[in-house]
Amino acid sequence: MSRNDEVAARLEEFADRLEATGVEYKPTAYRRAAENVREHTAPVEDLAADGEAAVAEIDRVGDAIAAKIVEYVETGEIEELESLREELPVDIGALTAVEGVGPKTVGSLYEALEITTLDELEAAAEAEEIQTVSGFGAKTETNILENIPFAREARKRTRLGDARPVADAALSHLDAVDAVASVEVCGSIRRWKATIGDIDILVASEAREPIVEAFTDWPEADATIEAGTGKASVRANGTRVDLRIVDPDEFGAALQYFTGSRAHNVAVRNRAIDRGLKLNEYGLFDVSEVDEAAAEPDAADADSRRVGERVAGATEDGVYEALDMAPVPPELREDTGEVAAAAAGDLPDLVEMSDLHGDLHTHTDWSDGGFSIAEMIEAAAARGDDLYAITDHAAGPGVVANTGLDEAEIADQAEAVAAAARQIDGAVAFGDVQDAGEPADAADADLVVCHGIEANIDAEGAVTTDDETLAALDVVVASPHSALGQDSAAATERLIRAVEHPHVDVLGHPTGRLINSRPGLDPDVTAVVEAAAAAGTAIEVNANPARLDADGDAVRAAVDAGASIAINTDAHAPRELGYARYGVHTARRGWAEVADVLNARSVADLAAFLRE
Ligand code: DGT
Ligand code: CA
Ligand code: CA
Ligand code: ZN
Repeated sequence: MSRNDEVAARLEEFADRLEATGVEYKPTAYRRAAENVREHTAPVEDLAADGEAAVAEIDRVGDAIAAKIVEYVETGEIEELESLREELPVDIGALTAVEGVGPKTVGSLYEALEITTLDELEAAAEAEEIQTVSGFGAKTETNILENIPFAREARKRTRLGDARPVADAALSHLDAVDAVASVEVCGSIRRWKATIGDIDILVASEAREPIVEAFTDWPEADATIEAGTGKASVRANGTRVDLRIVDPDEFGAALQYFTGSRAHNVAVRNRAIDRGLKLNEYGLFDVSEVDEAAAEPDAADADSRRVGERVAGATEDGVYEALDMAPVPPELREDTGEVAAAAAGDLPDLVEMSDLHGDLHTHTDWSDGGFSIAEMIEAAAARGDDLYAITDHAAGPGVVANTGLDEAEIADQAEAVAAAARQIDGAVAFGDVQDAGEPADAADADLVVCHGIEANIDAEGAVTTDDETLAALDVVVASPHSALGQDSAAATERLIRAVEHPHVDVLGHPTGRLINSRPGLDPDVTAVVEAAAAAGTAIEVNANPARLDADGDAVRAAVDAGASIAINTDAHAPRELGYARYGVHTARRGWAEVADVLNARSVADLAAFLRE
């Protein structure tokens, strides 16, 4: 969160609390100020350093609010907000998240029933106490009760793997609507963030009503949250889906704006300003001929924001090109150097789904998978994989008793995998072509089947399967499954020791995190990836959407260190081979190119890596 966002959130809370205590007009002023602080291109802490007058230069920020902003930047608090919090000690963010509950309602319910939290609100509604408060009826009470579970849910972020299929379904539903000229996802889902606040969809069309109607009639929509002229929101599978409709000639500018991130947009807008241009969701405008007063934006009035001569906006690429930049892939739009890289023509040539040759980490019913060796290999062949590894769990710390393989079972499985590969048309066992010598022999087959193991890294970093057994395998993935709460220093040492193990090819799901439920290890990522680069061990991007581990930031560190990335599904069923796309987009968030990704290089290269 930028400092501007932080300050804006405080001002919004200020507005809500004023409104809750019955103050009029002032809340609106605070909300307007908040909006402009959020939009402002200069960091608010820089302005604050120059004093209140500099802060008051922000649109709609008067002297009184400017003083509070400076106070916040300097002390981390706003005294008046603290006393409002004491006066009304309620969790206003949680309560107003309930549809139909605004700040005024929060104020009334506190005064009458001392409700301060979502749980208390729920208990009071269940006890039918709310309908006894003046101004509230039984119907309001029922509505509140019904909306609480969603408010609770919505305060959590949805995992990418849960949201993306919903977004895809919405896209294809809208794509089939006659009046729709183009439709795209935007927001965090287009950037393939690991978690999603809400799903944003943008439609280009001359029409409005038929599209809103088609959207609210979408069979997967469980409820309509709101439906206006140019926009609508529904709830689907527990996630909010926001639709915006714009004219086709403004689609590119809107797509750029609503894809975000906010930080990226600020950086791009600053570049526009440097060139005497103005960028907003309606287009890129040359304002050099427009006088200052007329150019003053009013956030609420779209026409006043279409000012000057429009130089781009129909296509997103056109917007970037008019700013002398290469179009920036959505995954990179986090203001982490992509704007400078795009301006210098230095953007990475990101790895794509079609570059992937196959998977180095999958499971069968020999451990905790649900399908046989043959079924998994056939599924890989059907997907068009060139190389596929079966790596069931070895017995060890953190692996459910009786699901992991001991050394004898691993040797048996090697035979079983080779036998299954020989049975499948176009497939060969890696061991069968390896003895023939040249990596090219492996490249000639349709599908090369490898046999490996997912070994366990114990708390100290030892790999808990015999060296002799590991040495005989085609591929060794080693992963942490136990002691995931250990401190950062211990985790760093542990993972470095594991990547330096001579038989380990891939460090599997390096942190062991489970998104929204388990934070996992917190190692010094740079130290681990540097050790991996030196040892020639690849860092896995585990594509299971509950994991996405390594994450984009760790991939970026690995790429910078010169370590290889392996994008693996960790599939326990054929269907889960489809997780690969989440891994590819996560690797893209880490700026990974084909050369960085072990299983995107040629099959001959991959075979050579495994032989070493
Ligand atoms: P999320 O939904 O929390 O995962 O994150 P986003 O990035 O999808 O954010 P969201 O849904 O609030 O808005 C979608 C995009 O629209 C956001 O990435 C940038 C743009 N946007 C929305 N509101 C504002 C705003 O007030 N200022 C700026 N600069 N951009 C905004
Ligand atoms: Ca969003
Ligand atoms: Ca949104
Ligand atoms: Zn694992």
